Amino acid sequence: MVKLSDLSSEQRRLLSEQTIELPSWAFGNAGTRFKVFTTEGVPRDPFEKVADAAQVHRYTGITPRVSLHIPWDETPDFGELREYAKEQGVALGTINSNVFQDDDYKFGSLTNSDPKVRQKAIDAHLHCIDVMNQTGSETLKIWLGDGTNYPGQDSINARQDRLADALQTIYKALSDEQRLLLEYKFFEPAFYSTDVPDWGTSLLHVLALGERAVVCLDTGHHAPGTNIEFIVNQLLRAGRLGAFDFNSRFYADDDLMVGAADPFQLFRIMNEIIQYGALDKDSGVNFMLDQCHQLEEKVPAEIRSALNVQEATAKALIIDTEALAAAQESHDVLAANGVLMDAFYTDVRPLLAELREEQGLDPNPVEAFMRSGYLEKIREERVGGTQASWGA
Ligand code: PSV
Ligand code: MN
Repeated sequence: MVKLSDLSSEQRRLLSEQTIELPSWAFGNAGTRFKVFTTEGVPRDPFEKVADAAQVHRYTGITPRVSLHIPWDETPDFGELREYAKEQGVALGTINSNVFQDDDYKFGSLTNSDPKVRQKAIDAHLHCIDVMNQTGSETLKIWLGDGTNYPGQDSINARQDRLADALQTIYKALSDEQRLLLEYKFFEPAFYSTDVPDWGTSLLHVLALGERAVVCLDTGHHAPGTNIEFIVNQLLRAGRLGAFDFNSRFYADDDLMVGAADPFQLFRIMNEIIQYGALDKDSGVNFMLDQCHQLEEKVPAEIRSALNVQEATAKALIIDTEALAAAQESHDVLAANGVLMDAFYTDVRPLLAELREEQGLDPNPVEAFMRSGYLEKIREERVGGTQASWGA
């Protein structure tokens, strides 16, 4: 068993300074195209989402920011929301643009052949930048549902040209302190070609934009079997890994709790991050969750997810790097792999419980939250109105 006192001061610092950003939409109802089940007490507006996110931070101590999705989190006065978040002990983080739900975007948004629709999608991003100026957010995250369903439906090349032009316009509207994060996804909603399907396409676009443009890696956005930690390394080497959207998947973009489907993959990703020195809070890599909770209670599910990332981080931090280097040097394949597996199989939960107690937190955040009465309170208070939902 590893104890807190076994960690070096550097390992301890990295662990205590780690933060994870929460998605506002994780607190709303979610489902599939078959059915969205409702849950009692679900937030009806961005203020209630922020209140729920603040609960996650209260019990984990590692989730101090909430990411907003526009227009899902549209509100008349973002200054007021910013103040409210501060009172709740959290800050507003990344602003996500949404140009995938209006009827106008049926044939694409930034890549649409109709200049009026393209302009509408650009304006939606300019509005997001305006929101960022009010919320104090530093990052604009763009994910596009753009693509085609049938070969010949549109010119792949023309769509790339339109995309590059539109991204330039958006990038230029950002201030020197703000950055653009371009997310990729291999398919869905488009089935034949997607305009930003992979890290290569995203990287080429951000390289063309400039230094403040970076790539967002959503762990659910790759074909099964993809070696995601290899991509992590490539993006780090290029200096363009801007953020993660963490979640886990069994099939496609399942958006399940990170670390639930494949904790070993999460450990391998965190290992690449740590080996590269990118866990440091100044590394420019933002660790975010992008999840939807269909069946499970949302606040404790976000707590569990944050803890899963923290556990994978702690396991990766305790890898015996000297033994690993020696085994690698001598081409001892079994020993090298053994060093990694030893760390992966180590139970770091007692160590993290110790860390929490030292920070004045309950050692078991999920249980402490469930005991707090918060769920009962919101179920009683949040009656009437329209519950927030993915797609609302
Ligand atoms: C798209 O599937 C995505 O991963 C993007 O990050 C969106 O903003 C988010 O999901 C919406 O749930
Ligand atoms: Mn995502």
